[in-house]
Amino acid sequence: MYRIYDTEIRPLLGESKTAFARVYRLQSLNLTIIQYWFFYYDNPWWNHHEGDWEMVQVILNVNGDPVYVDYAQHDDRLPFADGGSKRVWADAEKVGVTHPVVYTALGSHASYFKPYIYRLPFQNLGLVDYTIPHVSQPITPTINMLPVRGNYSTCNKPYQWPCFLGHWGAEGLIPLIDQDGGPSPARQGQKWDNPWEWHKQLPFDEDAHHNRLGKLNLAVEAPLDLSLSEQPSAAQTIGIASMDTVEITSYEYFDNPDTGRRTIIVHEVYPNTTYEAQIVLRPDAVQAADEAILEPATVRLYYPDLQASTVITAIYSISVTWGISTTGTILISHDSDLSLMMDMDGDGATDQLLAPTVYEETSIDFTPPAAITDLSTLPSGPGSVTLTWTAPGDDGGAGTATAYDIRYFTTPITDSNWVSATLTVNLPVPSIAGTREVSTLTAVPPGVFYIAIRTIDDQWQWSGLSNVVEVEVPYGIYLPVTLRK
Ligand SMILES: [Ca+2]
Ligand SMILES: [Ca+2]
Ligand SMILES: [Ca+2]
Ligand SMILES: [Ca+2]
Repeated sequence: MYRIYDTEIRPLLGESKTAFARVYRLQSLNLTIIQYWFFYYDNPWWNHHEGDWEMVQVILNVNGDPVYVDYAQHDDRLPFADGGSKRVWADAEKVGVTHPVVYTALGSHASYFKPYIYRLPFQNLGLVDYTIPHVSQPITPTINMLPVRGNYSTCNKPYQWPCFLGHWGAEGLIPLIDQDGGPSPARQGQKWDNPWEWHKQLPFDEDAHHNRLGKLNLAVEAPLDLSLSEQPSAAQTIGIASMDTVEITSYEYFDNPDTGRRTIIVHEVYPNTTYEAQIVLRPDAVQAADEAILEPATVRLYYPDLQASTVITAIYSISVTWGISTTGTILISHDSDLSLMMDMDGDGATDQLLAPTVYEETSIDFTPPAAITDLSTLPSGPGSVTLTWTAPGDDGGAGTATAYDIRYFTTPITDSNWVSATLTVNLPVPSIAGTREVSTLTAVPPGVFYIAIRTIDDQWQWSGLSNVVEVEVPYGIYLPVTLRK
């Protein structure tokens, strides 16, 4: 019923999406925490259940300025429900200056800071969350403030619905697959009872999610600063230098005041690219450190070597006296040995070569399945469409892929409208590459549709879009369509 209300009736009434805001004051630290609770009528993830409450919170300091933003997620630690990640406010993507952007995972509705495929514990069961780049206007929900009456931790009258003891949806029917409708906001433990403690135990987002798969992650914990440029042009620099001419796409630079760590993340690494990392004494540390660092400094690098299908973890422990003109340089590429070239006196000539103290290579499959090029239809009856195509593989046209994603839409499907197309269910399991696949979509409403497929491998990499076929589904027996979003 809620789905009908949300998708059909609410727009007729001119109502927008609503989030419920709860203000929690932590008098002892002069902090104000604003929680935004989002209700989704369905959670069609591996733990399918109705009634899904999700949350993000913003933490304001004594002056009312936002300092942190925390997003609830599952994460690598148990229990799932208390997971999430946090960013300092400055590091969160925003619309304008006051609206942090939430990328909502398909199915689970976990909230993320970046569009990405997030692999979760027990990943061999296929547990991933994926969030997609903006393809349309983001939704800015209308805020419905919960009246401030204490902190609701005791669920006193008269405003009791956040404390409802029952489930926000039906009881699950299939053990382990279907679950009971989600619990009320005030029944979600620490998130509600002690938002500051929940915040404190969350990992920073740059550590939680961005040191694996195809991302380059370079971090330093010392009064040292980092920059990264694409070679051969040294003008393209992230970090301490001007960012005006950066050509490295999709990067972030974190200067975390809590941990004293600086991190550069390149979200999209391309093969055959050479990066040059430069490590220099942090300008504001020059006086504090008396122009020298005597303590060991740690530099950490995760580098996806796409040519070798490996991810390299390199950790450098540096014990040198670091003068104001000292630089350390790492050339990061498939051909590099990743040694740290120390120029102690700034004359441009390397004086010491430091090998990583920890060096590990892990094999990773970076090859997505090939795009299907021969999708076609076979004669179909009312309410159904029979499709046939040649199975691609896990790696291009070799091996066996993991899953198909078949969608239909009322206009020709393209890369940019793919996410808006209707997902289908009861998808066939891919056969070995080269096999003729035949699959019938049932419960397709009558009308003209465009259908396309993308194939997914065991690293949850998507193939390109298949060719797009047009079908006309005749009127006849009308079966209800199953939507999965
Ligand atoms: Ca959920
Ligand atoms: Ca030198
Ligand atoms: Ca693959
Ligand atoms: Ca594979």
